[in-house]
Amino acid sequence: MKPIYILNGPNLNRLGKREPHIYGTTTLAEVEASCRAAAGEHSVVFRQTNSEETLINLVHEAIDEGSGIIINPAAFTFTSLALLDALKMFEGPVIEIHISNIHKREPIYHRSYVSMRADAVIAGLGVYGYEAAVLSLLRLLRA
Ligand code: CA2
Repeated sequence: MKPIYILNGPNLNRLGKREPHIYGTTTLAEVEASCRAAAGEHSVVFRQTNSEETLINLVHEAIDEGSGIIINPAAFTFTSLALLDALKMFEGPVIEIHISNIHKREPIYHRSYVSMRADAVIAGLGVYGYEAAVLSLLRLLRA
């Protein structure tokens, strides 16, 4: 089975080091470890980038090599039609994840372009949302 792609957008490399009251104290390396544990034998490609171009290129890589995508697009969620267009080219399941509940926040965080393509959206479960996303994606892949 092709790997699942877990893609993370801008600033998430700082996870666990800033705004712990919103995002918690777990680092992205620890999130990666919990995703790999949740995926078991299923292979995982886990990436973070601060660049919109690189994120789109990673979606293109997933189109060629991946079985499913979990994506926390961070600020590109609300701005990037190019990212939405790339995700629309992917034929497998896509889960959008946010650590915080974006709908509890200011109105600029309420309209997600990525949600127009995502098969499911997880928001507000903290970093546990990643594990939930992996288990849910594997279930969608088995269905
Ligand atoms: O809750 C999420 O996962 C977000 O996607 C995180 C994004 C934010 O722009 C979204 O609205 C919600 C990135 C937040 C800024 O980056 C930080 C990274 C680590 C720690 C604190 C902030």
